[in-house]
Amino acid sequence: MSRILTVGVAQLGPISRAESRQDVVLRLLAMLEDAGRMGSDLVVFPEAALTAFFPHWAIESEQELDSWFETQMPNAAVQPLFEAARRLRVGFHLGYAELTREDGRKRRFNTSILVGKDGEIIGKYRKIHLPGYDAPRPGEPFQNLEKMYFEVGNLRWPVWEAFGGRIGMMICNDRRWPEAYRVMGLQGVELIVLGYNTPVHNPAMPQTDDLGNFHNHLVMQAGAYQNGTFVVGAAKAGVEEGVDQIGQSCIIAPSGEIISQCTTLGDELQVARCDLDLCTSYKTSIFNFAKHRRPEHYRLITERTGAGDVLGR
Ligand code: ING
Repeated sequence: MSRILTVGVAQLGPISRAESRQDVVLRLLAMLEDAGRMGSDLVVFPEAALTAFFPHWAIESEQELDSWFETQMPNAAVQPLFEAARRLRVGFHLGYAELTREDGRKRRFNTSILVGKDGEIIGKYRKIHLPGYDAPRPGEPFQNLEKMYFEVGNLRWPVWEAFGGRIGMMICNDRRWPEAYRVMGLQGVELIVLGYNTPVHNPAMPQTDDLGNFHNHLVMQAGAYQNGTFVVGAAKAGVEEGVDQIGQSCIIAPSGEIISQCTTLGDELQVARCDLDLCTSYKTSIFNFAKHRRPEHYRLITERTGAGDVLGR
C-alpha cells in the first residue's frame, strides 16, 4: 500500500523592501494555483515569505522593526492564501515574522505555520537556531541580526499527524543542526518542511562561500537519510536588497536523494510525488531506532566522554 503525498516546493525570488504584503501574496497565490492544477496536496513556501529578509540590515526604530512582523495570522493581506487553500484543497507551509504579546510583553519570533486543505492552521513552529549576531557589525556588506530581532523559539519541534503522515517543521539555520532532525525523527516524522534565506557570502566564514550550495544540500540530505524522512527546503533566492541568496530549493527522499530541485533564482514551483511508505522501510531497517539506537549505549559513551546526553536532555 502506498501513501502518496504530492508535494510542491515553491521557491521565491527576491522580495524588495518596497513590495507590499498584498503584492507578495499574489506571487504566492500564482504558485499555489499552479500546484493545485498539478494535483499537489501541500505547497512549501520559504522562511520570511511575506517580506524581504530584514535581519540583513540594521533597523533603529522599533516602529520600523515592527512593520516587518505579522501581529495576526491569518490577517487581511494573507487571507486570500487561506481561502485559495480551502478552494483548491491544497495545504501549505508559510514562514513569516511573528509579533505577539505573551506573558504580558511583546515577543518577536521567526515563525512558520502548517495549514491544512481546509485552510485551517494545523501547527506553528518558532525558529530555535538563530544564527548571526545581536548587534550590527560595522563594515560588513550586510548584517544577520536574527539574535537581535527574534527570540529563540519556545514551541519545541513537534510532529503533527496531517496529510496522511507525520509532518514536522524547522527553519533555515535549524537545518544545519542534526538535533533538529533527530528530535522529530524520534517522534517518527515522515516529512520535514522548511524554508531558508541563505546568502551566498558568509561574512563570518568567507572561505566557505563556494561551498554554500554543497552545504545546503548536504545537511538536508543527511537529515533525511539518518531519520528516514522526506525533507523539503524552499529558498528565498536571488539578489534581495543587495544580498545574493542561494536557490536550490528541493524535495529529498528518505534515501537522501534529491528527487526534485529548482534550477532558477526566481519564483519557481517544482512538484514531486512522495510515497510516505518509503519512510517506513528505512525506519524498520537501517534506522530502526528501537533496535539499533540504544539509549543505554549513549549513556555509556557520554559518561566516558563527559559529553552530556547527546540531545542535551
Ligand atoms: N540563514 C543562514 C542559514 O543558516 C548562514 C545563515 C548562512 C549560516 C551561511 C551559515 C552559513 O542558512 C538563516 N536565515 O538562518
